[in-house]
This record gives sequence, structure tokens and C-alpha cells, in this order.
Amino acid sequence: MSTLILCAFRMTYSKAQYFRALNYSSQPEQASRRCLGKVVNVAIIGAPNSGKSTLINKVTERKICAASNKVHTTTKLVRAMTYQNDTQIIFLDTPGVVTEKEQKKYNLPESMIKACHKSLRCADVVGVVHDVSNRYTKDSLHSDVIHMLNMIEDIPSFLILNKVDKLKSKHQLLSIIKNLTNGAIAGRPIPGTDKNKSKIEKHMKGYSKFSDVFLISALNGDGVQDIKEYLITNAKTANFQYSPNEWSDQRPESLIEEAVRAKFLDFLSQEIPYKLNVQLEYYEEIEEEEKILCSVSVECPNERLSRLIAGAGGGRLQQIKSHIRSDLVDLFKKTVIIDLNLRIKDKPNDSLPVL
Ligand SMILES: Nc1nc2c(ncn2[C@@H]2O[C@H](COP(=O)(O)OP(=O)(O)O)[C@@H](O)[C@H]2O)c(=O)[nH]1
Ligand SMILES: [Mg+2]
Repeated sequence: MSTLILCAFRMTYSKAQYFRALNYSSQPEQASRRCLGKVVNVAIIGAPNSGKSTLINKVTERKICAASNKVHTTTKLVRAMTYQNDTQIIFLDTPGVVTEKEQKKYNLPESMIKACHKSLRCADVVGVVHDVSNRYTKDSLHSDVIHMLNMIEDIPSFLILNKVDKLKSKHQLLSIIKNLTNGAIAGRPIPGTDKNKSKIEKHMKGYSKFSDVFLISALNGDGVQDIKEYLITNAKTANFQYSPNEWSDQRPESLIEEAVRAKFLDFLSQEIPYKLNVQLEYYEEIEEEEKILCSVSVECPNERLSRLIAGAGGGRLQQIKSHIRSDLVDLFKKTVIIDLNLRIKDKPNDSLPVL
């Protein structure tokens, strides 16, 4: 097994064991007094469900990007910012790669595909998240990801092997890395790579121009700090693009809708949650009380579905609501009072409020 990779793996993984507990405090005060500092724009791309949004939330220590166990939770380009001393890291969360068939099947906005391409053009560095726990796809990058990387060859890129926590044995990681990088990292061949093999499979499996490879678990935070440090070293001197008290380019109203949508995706099976229409009806921020009040309507296509979603005695809806509230607290770091109203399409007065 290559010493290079093994060392990198050990470093990333052992350091991660001591990863400090998340600190959900607001942005560092120090940064708020500066305008000139260092800035890095990072586009995060990868197949749906690989953990892009979860990773960004972990680095920024806020649930800015909606994440769920279903594909296509992220429907728009979202920027999430975090600060470390004089450095501003600006993440661009992308909706992942979307085929035309999927767009129709999951009722996704057309803008998703455009958003992904747009994000790449403003990036200083591109991070590719790959799920190593998916036994069907672990050994090759999604063809659209390879296509995108080939289009932006001049932008530095790095590979993030995610969900390492789900692997029973870590031995397969070296061969996964070889496949996904075509046997080369930062222009150097990985020792032990079969040159002929890598030539034959070059256009099928991986991308040869990654400058670094990280092994992480975005869910529990292992290895995430190494990515943050890597990004800080890639930041360039510039004026901050956002004021240091901003942590997203999205309006709170839109973040609430996305968080609600994601939780319904998590709780409901198959295609049901994709048929729901989530709309914020009321939003108020009471600054002096550090409190947000909001009301969200969730429109179902028919009564049968609305009963199914509500569950016996409205129990399931109550459970979903309590998870939403907890995510919104992790997002805003404030008290959140939310009303959730399940409505039936074309029957706007028939609503089932959850208290
Ligand atoms: N076990 C495990 N699950 C993860 C990890 N990262 C993300 N997930 C889960 O994978 C699912 C998809 O994550 P998400 O961030 O929405 O993926 P995206 O579509 O690429 O943005 C969610 O259920 C996450 O909780 C990880 O490192 N380990
Ligand atoms: Mg996402």
C-alpha cells in the first residue's frame, strides 16, 4: 500500500478523532472589524446524496444548507460563509448533477442545472464530494462530474471521500482513491498504480488533476477540520465579499422553506415529498428577544396524502415539526416558533395546523 496515501489517511483520520465539539456561537468578533482580508470561493460539487450540504454545514457550524436522505434536496445555488480570523470562506452548495429524466421525475426546477454550472465559474477552488459507502458507485466518479471537471481544468480541485464512517474496512480506500484519481494526485503517480490499467480506464472512472484527497465523515466531523485548513491556505488577499456578520446569501424566508422541505424529504417515503409545495406564509424576527416567528404552509395534492403525511392523530406531522424547529435553531442560533399548516390543493380553507 502506498506510503503517501497511507500517511495522508492516517493524518486525516487520527487528527479527526480529537475533533472538538461543535461550537454554535456567532461569527468571531475579531473578523467583524476588518474589510481587507483573505477570501476563498469554494464550489462543492458531486453526485446527489454524496453529502455536499452536510459537509458545508459542518464546516460553517450552522445548518445553512438543507440536507436529507433523499436525492435532490438542494434545489438552488446557496452560498454559505464562515470566517476564521482574517479569512472568509465562501461555499457554493450546488444541487448536484441532474439529468433531464430526473428533473421531470422529481419535479425539479430547470434552474438547478444552470445553477451548478454557474457556481463553477465563480470558484477559486472546486471540491468534489464522493460517497465511498455506495457500493455501486464508490469506484467511479459520476460521468457528469468528470465532464464538469474537464470543462474547468484550470481551476484547482480536490477530492473528498465522504461517509468513511460507514465503511467496515478501510483497506479498500487506496484502490478507490486510485480509481477516482486515475492513479495520480497533484501530477504525481500513486505508487503501485498499474499504468496500462489507468490509461484504459482514464475516461471512465476518475480525474487525474486533483491536487489533494481528503477522507472524511461529514456527518460526525472526522477530517472536516483538515478541509477547512486547506481552504484557508488557498485563500487570496482581497476585500471581504460579504460582511462578516452574514453567513448566507439567502433570505431567511427561503432558508426556512428549504429546511421544511428537507425534513419532509427525510420523513416521507419515495416520491411523496417531492409532490408537496412548501410556502412561507408569515415571518417575523424579534431582535431584542432573539426570536423568530414563522408560519409555513405545506400543500398536498390530495386528501389521502395529507392524511398519510399527518399520521395517526397528527403524530407524524408533530414529529416532523419538532425536527424542523430544531434544525432552524441550529440555523439561526435563535429561538424559533413555527406554525406548520398542511393544506390540500384547491381546498385552501381545509388545513390541519400542527400546534
Ligand atoms: N453516515 C454518513 N452519512 C452522511 C455523511 N454525510 C452525509 N450523510 C448523509 O447523506 C445524506 C445526504 O446528505 P446531503 O448533504 O443532503 O447530500 P447532498 O445531496 O450531496 O447535498 C443525508 O442523509 C446525510 O445525513 C457521512 O459522512 N456519513
Ligand atoms: Mg445538497
